[in-house]
Amino acid sequence: MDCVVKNGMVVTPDGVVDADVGIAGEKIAAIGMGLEGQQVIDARGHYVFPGFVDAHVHLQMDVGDITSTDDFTSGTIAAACGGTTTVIDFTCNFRGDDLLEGTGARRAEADRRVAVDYTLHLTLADASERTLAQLSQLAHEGYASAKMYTTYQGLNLSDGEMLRLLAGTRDCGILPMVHTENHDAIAYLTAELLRQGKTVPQYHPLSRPPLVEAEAANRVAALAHLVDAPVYIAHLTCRETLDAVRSARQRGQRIYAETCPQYLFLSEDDYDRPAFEGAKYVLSPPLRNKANWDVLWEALANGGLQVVSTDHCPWYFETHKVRGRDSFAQIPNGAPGIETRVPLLFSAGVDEGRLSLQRFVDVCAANPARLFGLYPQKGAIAVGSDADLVIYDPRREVTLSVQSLHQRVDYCPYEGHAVRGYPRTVLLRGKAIVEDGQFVGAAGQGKFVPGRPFSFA
Ligand code: DUC
Ligand code: ZN
Ligand code: ZN
Repeated sequence: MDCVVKNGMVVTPDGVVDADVGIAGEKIAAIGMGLEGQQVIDARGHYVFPGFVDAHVHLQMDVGDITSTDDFTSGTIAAACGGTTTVIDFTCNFRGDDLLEGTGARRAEADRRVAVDYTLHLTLADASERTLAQLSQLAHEGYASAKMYTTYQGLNLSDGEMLRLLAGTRDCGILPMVHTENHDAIAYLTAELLRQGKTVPQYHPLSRPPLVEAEAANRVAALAHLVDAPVYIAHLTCRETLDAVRSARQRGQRIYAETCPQYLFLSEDDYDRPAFEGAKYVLSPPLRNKANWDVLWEALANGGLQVVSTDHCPWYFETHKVRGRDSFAQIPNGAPGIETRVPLLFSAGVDEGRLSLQRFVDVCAANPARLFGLYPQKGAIAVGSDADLVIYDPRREVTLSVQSLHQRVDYCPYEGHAVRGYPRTVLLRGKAIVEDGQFVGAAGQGKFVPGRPFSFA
């Protein structure tokens, strides 16, 4: 073996075993006792997890004349420090753009800059003959999923377009991931609020209440059913949308959904923070009331939800968020989270008993890898898998703070939140990229990982 991770509590797909993990080159070569290698990493008293997979991030994403503040290097360094070794970002084409060109352009931005492995969800912003015709080529090149939107100018699709794209992706084994919020309802409610002079961040959630999300999710699920397509609901926030997903599942649909830490730890009360600080929490769909926290945790534990990703999309409070001082509708949407997802989920999930170890690994690593065609190369500790490993100290106590995190942004939405358990050492394809919580890797060491077509198994 080139390297052996010794004496850890190894979380494999078959259960937790006290074992060594042997690495040859970039792959896991053995799991067992008494392995020997040229390099030894002591993991006694630590969990050994597969590298975590964040299926939803927006690095250096242009919105109007500004760009989300973490670029492919800074964002993936932050990901690594938080235990994430694979991220899935998005192509950034809009309606009318050439999807192949848009995909190539996004690859050129990420390749040689990423510090962890990555892939991209295709963005399907129209249902033109050209877009539909390009899908099978892109599927063969390893694009296993596509994002579609029911809102946002330049991205939102009509129901007819959605149907054509759901059928087109179905035929290529591409899993559609849908941002579900009713565009016209948001436009109407926002205009009404602003007309009444209701401009402060507290009104953001009122412009996009739970039914705005649940109606679109219900509609998208119905459209997917009509063409027998699988579908993945992005950033599910509330009971109403979970009900729509459950109904679809009850009629036999292959429907999957993710939530994000912000919907498990933050709430609409955060919009009440003084001095315009509520703007830090303006993201879409918005934060909900706290009654949804238990609903979402329960669904994560019992399989109603499959994935926790971040929707990491940071903006500077001091220069970007303040653009919405006169209108909540002008606040750039999004918040940072790429570095804090795993510690938050381990601490409140595993340490506090809401999730089993296996379920934690499922929602943070194995399931996103499975759904987006990366499993078992990613998301599993198994012989033949990439040697992406997180040696995790379950007792380390950390108070989350902008001071100590690596995300390139001037605030942490979880400032002061104490977690128990933190990544100590992170390996990417057999190489240590984080040691004692410090990044020791290099920008550019991450690779594009082609995904296999979505299988209905
Ligand atoms: N909402 C999105 O839909 N995308 C990026 C960030 C956000 O808050
Ligand atoms: Zn979205
Ligand atoms: Zn997003």
